[in-house]
Amino acid sequence: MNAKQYTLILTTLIGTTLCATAANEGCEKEQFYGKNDLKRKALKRFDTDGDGQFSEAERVSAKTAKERRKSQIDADGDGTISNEEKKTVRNKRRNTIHQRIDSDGDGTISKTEWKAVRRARRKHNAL
Ligand SMILES: [Ca+2]
Ligand SMILES: [Ca+2]
Repeated sequence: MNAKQYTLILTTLIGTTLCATAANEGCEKEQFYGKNDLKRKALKRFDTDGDGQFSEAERVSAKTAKERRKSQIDADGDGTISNEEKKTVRNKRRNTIHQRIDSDGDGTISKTEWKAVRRARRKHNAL
């Protein structure tokens, strides 16, 4: 398996694994792709009064969180997110997922660990 295939598989598993983990904590079944999904996720996080829309205060809160996240990614502080900074974030996220899947922490993902991911994915899809 080359690095590109590996990254593709991990990326595909991101949503499933994270939500499968969260499913045990009451997470609803979610899809993790698409612009509408991003809006729905933002609403879920920032719609504090639960009316399904952004109030001005909720909009400010969301914008503040977005700016804070952007400043965390902008390592050199130049106000823009370079491809290198995006790559750093992707690699960090990929490493986090790898560590979650690598349950015995030996640095590799065994067949047993892949099977656990597939089981969690099936369980999640059955919700
Ligand atoms: Ca930058
Ligand atoms: Ca392992």
